[in-house]
Amino acid sequence: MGLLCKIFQVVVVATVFFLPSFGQEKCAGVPGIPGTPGANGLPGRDGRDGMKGDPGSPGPMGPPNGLPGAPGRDGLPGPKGQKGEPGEKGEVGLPGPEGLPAFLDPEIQEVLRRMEKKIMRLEGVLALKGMIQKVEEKIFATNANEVDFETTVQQCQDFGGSIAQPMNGDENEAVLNILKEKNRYAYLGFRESPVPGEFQYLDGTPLNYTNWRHYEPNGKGAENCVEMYTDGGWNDKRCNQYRLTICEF
Ligand code: MAN
Ligand code: CA
Repeated sequence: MGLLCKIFQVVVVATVFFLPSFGQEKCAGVPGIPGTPGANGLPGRDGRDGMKGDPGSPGPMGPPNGLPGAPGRDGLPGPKGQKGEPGEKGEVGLPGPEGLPAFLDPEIQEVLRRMEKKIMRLEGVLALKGMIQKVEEKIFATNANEVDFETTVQQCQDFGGSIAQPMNGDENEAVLNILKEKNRYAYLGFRESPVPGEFQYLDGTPLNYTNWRHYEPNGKGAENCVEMYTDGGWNDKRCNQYRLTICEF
């Protein structure tokens, strides 16, 4: 039995015997003295990593005598420059492989045959519609314009042909067909030569076919151009009249 408890017994006995008036009361007991605090426990485990902090403020500028930094990266490409001067002409290349002459080459011959057929069909359509007059290898046509002689010559040239110049009866009739259809006169591709009353082709060669009307040419140097009437006959005429443009191709 502990000392404290013995003291407690003595106190209880004395109270029962010497304080009988208090003998009937209960003993509440004296509160115990708190024990000494236990020893500290072991340190806890490390916690998890915290969130990444904000970037710190830039550090102070280095001393002025610091080394220069590495060169920066190349910039974006600049705008396109102007076209340079053309270079010198290169040397002539080597000749290509030897081919057949065109007239022996079956492929070329086939292409030519097809082209010829196509052109013939087109000519047929144009003739059928009365748009051209074809005589052998010559085609006569009009754009229905009525202009003076020099303009007729120029217009026909501009279209890749020349002013109508009938060289024989068939060609004269072909030109006549156009005149009759339009009911107009037309200049022909002739000019008076330096000899009045003598006419020639535009290249200066003398006419080898003519179809003058009776009493024509009668201008004697005053009528330097030639027109065709709607009967196919020719008349020498001044060059400034408005006549139907007829070209040959
Ligand atoms: C006009 C002109 C002449 C032409 C005669 C024919 O005078 O057209 O060129 O010879 O008519 O009568
Ligand atoms: Ca005349």
